[in-house]
Amino acid sequence: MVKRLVLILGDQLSDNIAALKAADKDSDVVVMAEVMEEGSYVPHHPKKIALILAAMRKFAAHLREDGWQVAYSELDDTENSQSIVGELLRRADQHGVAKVLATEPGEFRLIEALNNAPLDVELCEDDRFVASHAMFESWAEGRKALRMEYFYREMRRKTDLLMERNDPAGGKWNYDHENRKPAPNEVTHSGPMQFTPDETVEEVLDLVEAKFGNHFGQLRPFDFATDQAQAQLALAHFVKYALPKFGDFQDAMLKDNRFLYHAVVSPYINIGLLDPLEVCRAAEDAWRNGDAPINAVEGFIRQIIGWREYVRGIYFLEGSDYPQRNGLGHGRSLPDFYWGAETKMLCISKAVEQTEEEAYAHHIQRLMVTGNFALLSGLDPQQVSEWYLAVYADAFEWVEAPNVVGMSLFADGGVIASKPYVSSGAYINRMSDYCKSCAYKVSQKTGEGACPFNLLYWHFLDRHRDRFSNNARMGNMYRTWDRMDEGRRETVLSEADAFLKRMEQGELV
Ligand code: FAD
Ligand code: DLZ
Ligand code: SF4
Repeated sequence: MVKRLVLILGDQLSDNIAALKAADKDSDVVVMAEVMEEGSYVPHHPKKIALILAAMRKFAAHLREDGWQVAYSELDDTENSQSIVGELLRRADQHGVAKVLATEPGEFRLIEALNNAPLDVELCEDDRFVASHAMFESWAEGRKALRMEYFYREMRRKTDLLMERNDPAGGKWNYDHENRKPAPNEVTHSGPMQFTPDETVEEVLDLVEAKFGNHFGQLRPFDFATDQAQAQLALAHFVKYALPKFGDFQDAMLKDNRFLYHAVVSPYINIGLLDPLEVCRAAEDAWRNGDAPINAVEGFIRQIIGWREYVRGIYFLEGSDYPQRNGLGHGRSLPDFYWGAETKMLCISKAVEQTEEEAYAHHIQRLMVTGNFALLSGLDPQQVSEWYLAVYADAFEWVEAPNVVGMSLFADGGVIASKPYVSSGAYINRMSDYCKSCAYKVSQKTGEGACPFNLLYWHFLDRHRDRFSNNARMGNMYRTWDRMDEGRRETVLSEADAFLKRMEQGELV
């Protein structure tokens, strides 16, 4: 007799997922469901949907081999109700049970749906993270500012990663200042490991093409890993060939190289194919064996047990209104060039082009190109956030919203960032080779052909003077602005306004 249903979502594909650990193979039924509601609450990139559905199918097969009874709904099953709660209700009816074991989903939307379902749902905390909710809350309690760096040190101590007794390996907690080299002339790494689609993946690709072919993003060629064994190979490939230079060129961007020395493992970690701590230990071993330098390994590990854990902590600490915040009152509509329309700004067109083709852009492209532009030009944070949630294969709200609404757009009023991540074209020029081939001139501050980032940077500072001029870390910027003669300031502001107007009218900018 079946006792309970055990829900496994598309980003919970781990053998050690909490609901499975609490379940009983002999009497519980695992429920997995491909549903239109999850595929379309934002217009997800077709590659992201294919990754999730293919990985779900393979995980279900793996569970069955392991002796679990799995009730699996394929997207085009005629009986499929096309929502997670709908499928739980259908399975509950079929098996005559009302009890459901589930692992807490990574989005408030789905947590609410499960809590409101007419079923007896027990939510287990997702313990694939180093910091539990309670631990993050107690770290945050009483602090004036929740800065990642201090949280990260706690995580190092808790995991014992890169520790020598009570001290950080190499004597420093953070080697970031060594990790800001500009774009290299030559990249020795050929990019992430690619996997030829097998029969299961091919079937999913046809299905996704038929159902979601109208979404932004190129489905084929599809070369993501779709099971744990493949994801392990992708990780080993990164550690061997890219990790040694990951640190040096972490912030660099090249117009003809989409991945540089980045890992491209976030989609695998976030859906459960890779365990974040195992990923960190693989990197630490490379350092201990003398195969990768400390600046690379510390920088990489910090992204995972530092930033990744920290943003998740913030999402759950701040609560369900967090993704809706708009602290700077920005409301301009997302321009069509975020969805692939033409733009003369090469940095944007390159970042969007690779997003469309790969469902991937690296951190600095997301933060200092598309994010920076969105913040400078005052785009509506919720439209921007929806874009990020849709277009990246690694995007789930618990990690996307703090990075976009908080880190990138400062729409959370400074919970995450102590000052807005804004820059003129000079930063992009220093870290990339985009500007050399751009229709705009990065060295030009005003007039025909001036880089829009140069104009919008001052426009942003000027329109938010009340908010930021007393920020100690922004004083220099305001002093520079104030030193410009009035006529020049007026020209900058009116040219920025004219640019924004042309953009709003859909002209080619
Ligand atoms: P690498 O550069 O090789 O870094 C290694 C790993 O560190 C990543 O795989 C990831 O697991 C982790 N990591 C690094 N930075 C962060 C971060 N800020 N937050 C969380 N984890 C981090 N990451 C997501 O996983 N999903 C998102 O939806 C997402 N949206 C972002 C939106 C914006 C505006 C910005 C600025 C960053 C966003 N990030 C997001 C963080 C980061 O850009 C990606 O994790 C990273 O680009 C993934 O590629 P990678 O595996 O090659 O990372
Ligand atoms: C993102 C996604 C997609 C596209 N499709 C499914 C699906 O069909 N079935 C499923 O269980 N999960 C899917 N997911 C992942 C969920 O949206 C994710 O579990 C929630 O957003 C919570 O993080
Ligand atoms: Fe981007 Fe300006 Fe450089 Fe063009 S000149 S690539 S718009 S930063």
